[in-house]
Amino acid sequence: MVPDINVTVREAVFALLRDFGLNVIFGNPGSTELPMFRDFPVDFRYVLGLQESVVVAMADGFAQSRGTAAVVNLHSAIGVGHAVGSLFTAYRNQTPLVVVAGQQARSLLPLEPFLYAEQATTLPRPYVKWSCEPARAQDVPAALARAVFVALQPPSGPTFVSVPVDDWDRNGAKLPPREVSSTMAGDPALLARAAAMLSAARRPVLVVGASVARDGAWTEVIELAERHQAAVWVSPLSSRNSFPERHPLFAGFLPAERAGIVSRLVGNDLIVVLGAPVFTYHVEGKGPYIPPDASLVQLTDDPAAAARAPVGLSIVTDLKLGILALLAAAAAARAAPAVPPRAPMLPPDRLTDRYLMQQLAALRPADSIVVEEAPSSRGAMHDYLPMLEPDSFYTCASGGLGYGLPAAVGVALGRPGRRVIALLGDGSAMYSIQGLWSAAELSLPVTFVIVNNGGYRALDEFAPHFGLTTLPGTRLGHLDFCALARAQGVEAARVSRSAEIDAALSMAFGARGPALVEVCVER
Ligand SMILES: Cc1ncc(C[n+]2csc(CCOP(=O)(O)OP(=O)(O)O)c2C)c(N)n1
Repeated sequence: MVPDINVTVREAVFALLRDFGLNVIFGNPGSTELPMFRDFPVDFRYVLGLQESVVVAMADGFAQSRGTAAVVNLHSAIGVGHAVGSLFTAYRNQTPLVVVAGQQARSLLPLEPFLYAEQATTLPRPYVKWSCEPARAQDVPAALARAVFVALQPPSGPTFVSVPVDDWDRNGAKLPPREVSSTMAGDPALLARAAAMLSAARRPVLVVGASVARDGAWTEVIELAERHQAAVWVSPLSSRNSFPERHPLFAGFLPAERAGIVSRLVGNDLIVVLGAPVFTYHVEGKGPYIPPDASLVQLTDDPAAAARAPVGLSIVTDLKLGILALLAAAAAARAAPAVPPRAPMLPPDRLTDRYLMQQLAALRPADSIVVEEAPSSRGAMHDYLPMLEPDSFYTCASGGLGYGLPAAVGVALGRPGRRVIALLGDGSAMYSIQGLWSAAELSLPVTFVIVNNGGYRALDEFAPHFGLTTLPGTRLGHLDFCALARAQGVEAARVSRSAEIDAALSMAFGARGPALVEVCVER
């Protein structure tokens, strides 16, 4: 094919993004990016975020909810700097993001001009999988195509291309559309060995992680669990939901701590970890990694997670293909006894996060999606707000706060017609509060629920682990979330009594656009 050289770099880039189906650009622009927007194509959409950590987290939620990559546009140096926290989260979430950052004009670079990004390609590392500032303007389209393919390759994650401002109007060449498949099928012999171990196990157990959701293996995991009558645990701090949380075989959520994991898995002779690290820890631990009499098999799409696992047989594979291989060798499924419904909690005198979660479970639209960042309320959520449908739960895999609020906006944009519930701590919400503006601007059906406990309660609860009885700087007084919401165009209500919750949630769920409910819970 003869390359079409009568196009600019900009035209070639938009043509290839169009070929990839990537016509939504999340960004916050500056002077070093402006020529990218000359004759901005009518079939493209620019989604503005009012700070770069918001921009990247919105793109992350959008990409994850659609199961595709997303494009991000950042201002040179400072914009990238603001974005690095969210890039860290996208990297840990394994979200394919293609970041296009501005750079000063090539002729100015030796003079270190205003806004110049020194060592532009190392600034976002190590939280991008690949970064590049092409040597010539005409290499920009090919660099972007490579950035898309690398971002999508498992383990997927962010990539980065720095583009000097004068490149956009230079001659480029349209690239021919290409397809690259990077799906990894595990070694058939090893998968057959794993399947034989499962069939021979007396009491196998499954531990499911985010890659099960990412690879779309929800029904296959249910089938595998039922065929082996295996209990199913969620891997520590999993960022996605991978198994129905009221299924008779659902066992619960593993803690991010060694002895706690072992105590929950004791009595099982085979542990099959699906799409998760072995394991994600938050605190130091001692003793064995798994119960002494147990064996472990891990299926993962992340070669690094396979290499660093301290025990067991690790097989690198796409999760759906790997689980299908395990299923091929398994006996027919048996029905498991139904779980009796939990007795409802009566409204407490002083409003608790547990009661809030129960009422959310009762009142939420059945197909709504939860994005959670409410650290000390996560246990209450696990107990009272079960995720029952695939792809209905997102949180950050990194532990970095500021993700949940803008990610919920991105999820709502990625899944039109679905109600999104952003379940946020008061502290967490403040890292990226200006994401509310984007929700209002885009009229998205997001219900922001702020669990206002007046402080950083998770840190207060964590303090005794290090022998601390008091902590400075964990109280958050005088925050008015309703005022913060209204100032950005989001309607809002505050509740502080159990009797008020249902009406406030119903108002928010019924709103056409975004609404915020500030729930003042006992401190
Ligand atoms: C960016 C970032 N800064 C600091 C922390 C440490 N941190 C972990 S939990 C927490 C408190 C969060 O407060 P809030 O959202 O109100 O939830 P709560 O703990 O009260 O449930 C903090 C500050 C973090 N995880 N990420």
